[in-house]
Order: sequence, then C-alpha cells, then structure tokens
Amino acid sequence: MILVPLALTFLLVTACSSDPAAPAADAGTADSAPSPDSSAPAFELPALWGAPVLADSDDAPDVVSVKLVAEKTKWTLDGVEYDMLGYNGKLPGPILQAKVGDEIVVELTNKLDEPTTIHWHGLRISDQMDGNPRIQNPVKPGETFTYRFRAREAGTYWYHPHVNSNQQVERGLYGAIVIHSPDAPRYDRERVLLLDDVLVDDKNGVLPPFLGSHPEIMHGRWGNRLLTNGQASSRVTHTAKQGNVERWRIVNTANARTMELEIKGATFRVIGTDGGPLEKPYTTTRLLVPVGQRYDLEVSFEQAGKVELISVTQSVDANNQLVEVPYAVLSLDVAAGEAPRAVEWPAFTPPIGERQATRTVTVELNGQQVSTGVGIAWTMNGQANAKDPLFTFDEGETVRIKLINKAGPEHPFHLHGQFFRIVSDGNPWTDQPGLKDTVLVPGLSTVEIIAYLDNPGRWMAHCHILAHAELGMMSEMVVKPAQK
Ligand SMILES: [Cu+2]
Repeated sequence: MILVPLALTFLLVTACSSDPAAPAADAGTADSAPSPDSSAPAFELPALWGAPVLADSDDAPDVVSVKLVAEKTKWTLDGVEYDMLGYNGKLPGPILQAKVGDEIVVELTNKLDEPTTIHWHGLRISDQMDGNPRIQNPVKPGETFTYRFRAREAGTYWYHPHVNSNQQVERGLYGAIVIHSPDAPRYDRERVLLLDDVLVDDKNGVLPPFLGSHPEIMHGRWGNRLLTNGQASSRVTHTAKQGNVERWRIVNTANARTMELEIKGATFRVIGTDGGPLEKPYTTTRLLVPVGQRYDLEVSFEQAGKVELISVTQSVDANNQLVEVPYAVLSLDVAAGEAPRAVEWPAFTPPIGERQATRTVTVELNGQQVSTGVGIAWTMNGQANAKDPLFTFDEGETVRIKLINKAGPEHPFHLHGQFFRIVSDGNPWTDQPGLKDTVLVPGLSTVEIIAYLDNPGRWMAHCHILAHAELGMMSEMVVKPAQK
C-alpha cells in the first residue's frame, strides 16, 4: 500500500498558491493519476513524490499524451521574488511518466520571448525528436511543436531545452522523466529528487548576468543556493516511517556543480543509473553525481529519527584551505515503526550487454583564449562549435572513446541518443557501473568509455557544464544507419 505523503500535500499547496492559474492538466499527481479501467493493462503506475505528474489526456493504455508550455513565471526563494521560466508555470516542470514501450506525445507551446526546443535527456529516440536545434528548427515564440517518440527503456531521465540552455535551464526549464518497468518491485514510496543550484542576487531580486564572471566562464555557473525540486533544500523537513523502504530517483540538473551525496541516519544501495535498473545493485558511502547523470537509490529506514541526504561541496576556509562543507538537500523526520523489509531486486537484463570495442577514437577537451566574446572558447578536438561531425560511425559499432581533458576545469561529457559504459581505472569518477549517457572527466585527466552506437542519426556530443557548451564545447557524432 502506498501512503499518501503529507509532505507532497505541502509541496502542492506551495506550488498552487504561487500560481493559482496553473493549467488544470498539471493539478494531478500520481496519487490522483487515472486509475486503470477495464481496458487498461493491469500495471498501475506507482505514485511519485516530488512534483506534480503530467496528466495523460489519451485513453489508449500505451499512449501518453501531454502538454508542456514553456513560459515566464514568478518564483519565490527565501521571501524574494524572481523572474524565472517554467514548464506549465512550474519550476521544475511536471514529471513526465510512462511505462516501457509507451508512445509519448508531447505538445510543446513556446510562450517565451525566445526560441526553444526540448531534449529528452537519456532517451534513445529518433534524432528528429531529440531537440537538437541543428536538426529541428527551434520552436519560435507563439509556436507549437509536437514531439512523438517511444519509451524504449525503463529508467530515470530528464527534459530540458537545447537552445540558449545555460540560461533557459538555470532559469527553471527542466523536469524529470520516469519510465517505469513493470518488473520493478513496489516500494513504500518513490521520490523524485531534482538536485539543482541557482545563482541569485537576493538584494536586487535578480539573477546575475550570464557568463558575467571569470569563474563562471572557467568552471560554469555555480549557484549560491542549493535547490531540491525547486525549493531551498534545507528549509523543509519531510516525513518518512521506520521500516519503510523507498526508491529515490535522483537527477543532477545543476548547470555545473558536481554533487557528492551521502546519507545520514539511513542506508542506501544503488539500484539504477542513467541507463536504467542495474543488474547488480551495489552499496557505497559516497555517490558522485556529475550534472546530467541520474541515480536510483533504494533507501531503508532502519531507525526512527532524523535522516539527511547530504551534498558535500568544496569551500575555502578562513585559513585559505580547501574544506568540505555538508549541505542537507533532503531532510526527513522518520517516525517509529518496524524493522525494514528486505526488497528483492529482480534480475534485470540491461538493454545492451557488454561488447568489445572494435576501434578507438580520441576526443580532446580543451580551452583557448580568443579575441571575441568573453575571451575564452571551449573546444573538442580543437574546434569550438564544430560544424562537421567529429566522427561518423556505423550503426551497431562498439567504439572506445578516449576523453582527454587537457585543461584544469572538469567536463561532464554527454552523448545523445546512445548508452555507454565507463572503463574503470579505480578512480571514484570511473567506478560507476551500468549504462551511462554522461561521464565526468576531471581536470587534466583521461577517462575512457565503451560506446554502443546502436541508434542511427546525428547526435550531439557536448559538455554538460552549460556555460562550456555555450562557449563551444558542442559537437556532433553521426551514426550511419545499417543497410537493411
Ligand atoms: Cu565542460
């Protein structure tokens, strides 16, 4: 049985009170999602905690049809109001959920003052529907575009624009995608946690200018407030119950900040990653989550009391020493109950098994001084915003991609439309099992991945530090369709 979370009620009240004119389509949560009727399959989507779920307007059991409006919205943080952007007026946008195999139809209406697209981060779909502004004409203000694709793989994904993304994402255009597997065990609660940070000038109630500082140009835009599902992370305490076992779907939606997560007062194991459920869940004390990546955690509340999900971040102390500072990104009061049950995790077969690479290519990540713009360009194999594809592969090819970071700042490399595995070299940033679409390449280091190029098309390959992508660390790789 799924308990109706009080905390969710609180979130909804908060969200609704700030925007009484929110479209009715967003008013539902999974708790009030359509219950299966006689024509629907037996599989009922689990309730999701964290944000409202987009209401499916299509009666067909295997079609999810939703509407997203990108628009300006007012948003309040610590009593200060900011001009932000939201999908359906919300920051973050509502959760898009479906089950494996569903056809998803999203009608996007652009009510911004500038063009936009939506990228469905992690989903292996057609390149025509991927939000690549070089393929799809960006949706102009006042226009509507319908995205149509199939959810091939279970997992936790997210959506965001791919036009002027360092600004549009920072201002609030992002939301979670949850593709459910009918084979997954039922948990006492499924929480979606979109972890973010935002840079605010709270004295003036504005966001400081974009690319307006040397640190932002070098390291991307780091916020001065941490956000969980669009709220100041440490301000709210939610509730849970001893003995319960929950599934937490974590997405790092920040523009640049790598999160390092720990949990206090409970235990977790990693059950899923970018490419969906893991064959073999594993335990770890600290989880490194670069921007763009996702992790599914199974959290057991063994004792009553306070539980905190901590993001450890670096800071400089009074003696100019680098120190770690812990911030709570989720706080829970766990009420007394029973001993946790053991959840049996079924044997998931990954959508792509391990394969040997048949060739190796190299991508050099670097920066250079230029005489235009902000004075720095970020490059891939020496090119900023490369016009021609970096590589052309054949559909079905398995390629070892060597990512060589020649400069100091780190780069979370994201390849659209494909999955890969990270080759472990014993470092925490490569010891990340499972299928991935994003990998952290720390400064002055090399990371290797084995990419399974099974999805034909033109695919963006870029740094997910959005300031770096904006300043040139953006390219394409082509996967030629196999002759049939
Ligand atoms: Cu980068």
